[in-house]
Amino acid sequence: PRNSGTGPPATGPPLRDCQIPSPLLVGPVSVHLSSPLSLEEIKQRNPLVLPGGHYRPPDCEPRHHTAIVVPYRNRQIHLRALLYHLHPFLQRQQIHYSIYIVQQWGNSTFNRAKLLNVGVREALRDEDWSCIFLHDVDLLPENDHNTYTCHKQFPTHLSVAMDKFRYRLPYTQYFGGVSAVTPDQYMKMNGFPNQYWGWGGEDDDIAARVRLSGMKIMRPPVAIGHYKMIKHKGDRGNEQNPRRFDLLKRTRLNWRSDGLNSLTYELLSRELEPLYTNLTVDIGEDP
Ligand code: UDH
Ligand code: NGS
Repeated sequence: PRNSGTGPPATGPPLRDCQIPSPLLVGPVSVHLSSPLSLEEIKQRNPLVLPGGHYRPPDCEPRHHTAIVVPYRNRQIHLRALLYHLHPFLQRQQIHYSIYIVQQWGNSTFNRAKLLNVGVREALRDEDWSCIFLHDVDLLPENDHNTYTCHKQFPTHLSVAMDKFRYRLPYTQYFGGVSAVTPDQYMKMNGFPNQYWGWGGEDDDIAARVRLSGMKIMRPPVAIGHYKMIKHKGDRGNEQNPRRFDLLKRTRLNWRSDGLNSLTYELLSRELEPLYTNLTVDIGEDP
């Protein structure tokens, strides 16, 4: 890795550790969705964000190093809303972070979990991230006490109270939306499944892997795990996966052989955009 992610930046005197909790937190924030700004305007508002969507607090040594991985295709408006909202949110938390947009190339059926696998692997080529966030593009956190950091032992599910589910979990095992793992936790569960093409079930498979690999799911309190979902219709190319129930019956048999250790893809480009790292990837198609 270019930079170990820990220790002070290469130049200048050592900085004092960032305070916990960050003195910049404001708690609940109201999220407005009317006409998101242009990428240029968002960039102007976040002058300390470096190319690739990279940020490090300027005046204290961060205790957390988090990669945000977003599975993506054809959601420009949502992406702008996310960047507009997430950059200031993460800066108030005083963490060292980068945002990775993992864009599925072509028109084959969408595969969220496989894109997440690609994002984790590519992010870890850059830095020794201590925490990796798996973040849908259409979810905006509404309280900055919901910190984008990892639990040492177990994976975390953050989006426990989404507006569309009337601010509570839709069901106990729900693991969709926004979640987080350390690289160790990710390896322990053999990453995520590669075989879920189309909508549904992949998040339930990931939750099952957590359990099958001997871990459990951590969650923030419902009062702070609030998210607003940008309303949208189902996407073309991400129709409901009719095989998802059969696949879920086999997670117990498949998780050790399908995942991080069977991941194949072709990285077509890696661009350092002003507000994010853009990974375009050919992940193949549903066989
Ligand atoms: N995503 C894209 N592009 C797509 C499909 C999905 O970027 O074409 C990403 C995006 O990050 C999104 C995530 O995958 O937030 C999850 O997909 P989703 O938003 O379709 O899933 P969700 O369950 O919404 O949040 C479902 C709304 C309509 C589904 C109808 C089926 N019952
Ligand atoms: C479950 C899906 C999950 C999905 C959740 C919420 O039924 O993938 O609903 O969906 N599991 C299966 O289909 C097996 S939502 O209300 O957001 O459309 O995340």
